[in-house]
Amino acid sequence: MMRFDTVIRHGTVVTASDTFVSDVGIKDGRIIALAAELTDGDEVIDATGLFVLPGGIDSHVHLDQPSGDGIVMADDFDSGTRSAAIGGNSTVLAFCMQEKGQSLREALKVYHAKAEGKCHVDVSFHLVITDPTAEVLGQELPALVEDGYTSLKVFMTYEGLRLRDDEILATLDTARRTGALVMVHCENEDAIRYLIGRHEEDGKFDPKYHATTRPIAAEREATHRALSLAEIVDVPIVIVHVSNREAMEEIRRARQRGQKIVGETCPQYLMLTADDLDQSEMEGAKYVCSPPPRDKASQDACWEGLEQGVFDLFSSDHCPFRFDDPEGKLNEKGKRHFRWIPNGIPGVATRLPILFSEGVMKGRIDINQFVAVTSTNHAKLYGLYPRKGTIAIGADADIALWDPDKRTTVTNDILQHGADYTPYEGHEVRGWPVRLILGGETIVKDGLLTQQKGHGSYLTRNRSSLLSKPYR
Ligand code: DUC
Ligand code: ZN
Ligand code: ZN
Repeated sequence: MMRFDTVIRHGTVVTASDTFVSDVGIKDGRIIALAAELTDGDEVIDATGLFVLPGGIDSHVHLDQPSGDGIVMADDFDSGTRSAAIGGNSTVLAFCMQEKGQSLREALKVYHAKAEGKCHVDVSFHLVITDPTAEVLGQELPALVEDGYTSLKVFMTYEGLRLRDDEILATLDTARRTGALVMVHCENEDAIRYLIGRHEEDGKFDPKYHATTRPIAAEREATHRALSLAEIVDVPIVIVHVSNREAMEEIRRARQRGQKIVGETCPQYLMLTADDLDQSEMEGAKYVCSPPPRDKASQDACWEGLEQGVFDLFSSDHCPFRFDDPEGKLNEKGKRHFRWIPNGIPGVATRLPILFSEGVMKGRIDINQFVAVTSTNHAKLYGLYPRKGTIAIGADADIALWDPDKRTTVTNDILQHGADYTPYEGHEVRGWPVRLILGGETIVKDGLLTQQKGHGSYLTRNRSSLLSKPYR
C-alpha cells in the first residue's frame, strides 16, 4: 500500500470541468492519487465541507517595477507573493520590464535578482518589450522563447513605453515565428495626451480627470487596432484588462472573423466605477488605474463577458502603490495633477474571494468557470498546463482549500501586501481560502503564512496552448 506524504480527505474536488468528492494523495510535491478512503498519510487534512481547488494562478501582477521619478511600487517579490498566497494563489506571472537601450537578458538578470529567494509562491516572468530593436526581435527574443520565456507584453500608451504600430507589427511577427503569446495594453496614447492638454487648459487637475482623459473610445480604438495588427500578421494575442462593452465587442467581432483572441478582465472593472475617483481630499487617487474603472453598464458588460466566455482570464492587474506616501499616490506632483498619480491598484489577494463571492455565490458563474478563469486557463494559455492549473494525477500539489461559507470583511491588514489601503476596504465576501498548499507543503493556514521564508520556485514555461507548431 502506497504511503502518502499528505492526504486531503473528504473534500469536494473542483476542476474547470468537473466537481466530485474525492480524497487527494500527495507525494514528493505532486498529486499521485484521487480516490475514496485514502488513509495512509504522514499528514491527514480533513477537508469536510471545503472545496479542493487548484491554487489560483494570477497571470497579471506587477512587482518591484520602477515606476517613474521618486515613485516606488509598494510590493517587492516578498510582500507581493505573500499577499498572493494569502488570497489563495500558488503561482503569479509578473512582468520583467525592459528599459530603453537594455537587452532582454540584462532585464531578466535584474528581475531574477529581485525575485531570488524571496517568493512565497511560484513565479514566472512575462517580458515587457519597450525597445524592439532588430537585435532584440531577431536574436534575443527567439532564444528566450526557446528558454521558456514564452509570453510578452506591449503597450500602446505611456510615453517611453508605448510602441508605434510598425514596432507592434514587428513584435507580433516575431511572436508568430517563435511561438510567443503577446499581451497588449490597448489605449490610444495620442488621444490621451491631447485630452490631458485640454484638461490642463481648463484647469482640471483632480484625480477624477484621470478617467475623463482616458475615455472608452480611446480603449476601443486601440483594441480594434491591436486586433487588426494581429490579423495582419496572423497571430493570436491577449487583450489585457478590458474595462467596458465596446472593447469587449471588438474581441467578439475578431473571434467571429476567425482570429484566436484571449480576453482578460479584472476585479476593478466589476467592482469600481469612475465615481470612485471623484472623491474629496485626494481619496480618488486610490482608484487611479489604467484603463480607468467606468460605469455600472460597463460592470454589467464585464460580468456578461465572464459569463459568456469572452473573457478567458480573470487577473488582478495588481500594481500597488502606497496612498499616503510621497513615494506613492500622494507624491508632491500627484497632489497637484492627476497625470503624476501612479497608475495601479493592489488586488492580488482579493481577486479570488471577490469573484467567488460576487460570481459563484450570486449565481453569475459556476464554480467550474471560476476555476477556469482564475487558474486553469492561465496555466493553459501561458504554458504551465497540466503541471499547474488543475487537480489531476501528476500535477503539482498546488491546492487551495476553500471554505464557501466563511464570511470575511476585507480590511487592509488581512491582505498582507505593501500598500496602505485596499480599494475594497469594508466589503464583505462569502468564501475564503482557509489553507494553501504549494508543492505539497502548507504555506498558508487560517490567513497566516506558516513559513516565513519563501519556498516558491521560478517556472520556465512551455508555449501557449494557443500556439501549436509549426510556427511560420
Ligand atoms: N497597465 C497595467 O497593466 N497595469 C498597471 C498600469 C497599466 O497601465
Ligand atoms: Zn496594462
Ligand atoms: Zn498590469
